[in-house]
Amino acid sequence: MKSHHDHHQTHHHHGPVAHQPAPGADDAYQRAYAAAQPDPGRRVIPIELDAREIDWEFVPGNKTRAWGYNGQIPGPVLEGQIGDVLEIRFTNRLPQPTNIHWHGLRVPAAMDGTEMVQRSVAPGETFVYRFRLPDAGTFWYHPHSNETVQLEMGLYGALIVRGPNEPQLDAERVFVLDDVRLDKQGQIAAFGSIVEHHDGREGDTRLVNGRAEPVLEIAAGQVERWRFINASSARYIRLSIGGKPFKLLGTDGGLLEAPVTMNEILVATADRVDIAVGPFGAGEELAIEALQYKRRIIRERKTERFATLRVGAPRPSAARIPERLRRIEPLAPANASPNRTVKLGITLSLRRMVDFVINRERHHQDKPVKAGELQVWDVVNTTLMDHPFHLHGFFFQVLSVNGEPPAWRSWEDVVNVPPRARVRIAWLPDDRPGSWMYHCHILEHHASGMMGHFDVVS
Ligand SMILES: [Cu+2]
Repeated sequence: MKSHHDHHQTHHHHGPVAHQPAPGADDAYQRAYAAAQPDPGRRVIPIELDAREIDWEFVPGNKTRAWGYNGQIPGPVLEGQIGDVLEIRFTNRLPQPTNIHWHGLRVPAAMDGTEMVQRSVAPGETFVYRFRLPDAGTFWYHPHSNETVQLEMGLYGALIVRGPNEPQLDAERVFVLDDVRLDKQGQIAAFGSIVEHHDGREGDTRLVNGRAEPVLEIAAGQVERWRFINASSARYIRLSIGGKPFKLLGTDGGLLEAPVTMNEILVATADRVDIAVGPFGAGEELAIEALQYKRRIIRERKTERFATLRVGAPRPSAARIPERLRRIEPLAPANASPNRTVKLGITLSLRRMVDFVINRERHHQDKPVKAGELQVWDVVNTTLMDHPFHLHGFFFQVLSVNGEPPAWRSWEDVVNVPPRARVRIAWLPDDRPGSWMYHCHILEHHASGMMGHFDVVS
């Protein structure tokens, strides 16, 4: 552990400097590092991670030059329990600077992995992220530097945290969904068309855990826990499991209060869902697909398949899904008055026809937030297309969408904001001072400027 720390220090001030650290970031980093201690009975989990160029077969038999964590797409599933500490020694072997954002995790600002809180990790450098896991749920990790390219090239992975009272199902699987745009040679297509700038980049090769449209198998009679992560740049996935009912157990910030039965669910870009599927009958074959969802872009998609599920011979089930999963205290009533409005918009641009903005400003500088003061924000979409709003480092509850309360209470870090909609959210900043941000998680919109910066102050 100590050697990792020293290693970080020896490298921190050397090598090509892409971004200077924000003032005080080094002190904040040292404090966050030292403060990351496991709970009694829990442990420090050391993880070696690198990012490098690889030849990856998204499509069997076709090698694509891509980027991966530890030589694979997605990167390894990182796992821990509440109260564990992850100590990730990350080495950048890419030809460009990068960093790692721990999407959804309530870490100190200095460990958030953005260019606001750290200088990006230069090629050849090593940087150590160290933080405690405070919440159970389905999270993920990805770069927060040149994201439109780095995520499309394959840099992303799942991070699963378990709590003491998890439902016991027959099996658990993690599915990281993505799409990649390949050219005629089977290589990742050139970036930066005007359509891509507007719609966000969508690809025609749909991936489940880095493979195009795989065939999956499940035994008849089994009820499994499936965690889905939408790691695509821009695609909205209206998820269907062969049209069969499934139970929603959890979302971004962990379990719901009670399972909800449904036939489909919208998984916006960067969103996660945790569902119980099955039991199915032997011999059935189901399409795991994204039903058509019009998010009001130039190139809409039809219903498209991500994978095929084949049901094999039966096996006895021991799955038990409790009627109550946990209690979620409401943060505020649905009609609470907002103390801030965040307007997602577009402005005309000489360069790109339109820019994507917050409160009419690219990379909006927003007012600070005081720790302990309840935040009720109206996130207003002034455009005619959907935007997935993501808040870093804190969970929120959705109070209402166009004045209507949601069907269930949950903790989220991503919420879809439909065209012309007003989504009211509530969140309580705990005392993790520093530089934070929110943004549209369509990566091209984020890059264009649809993001806001704010400080949490003690
Ligand atoms: Cu957007």
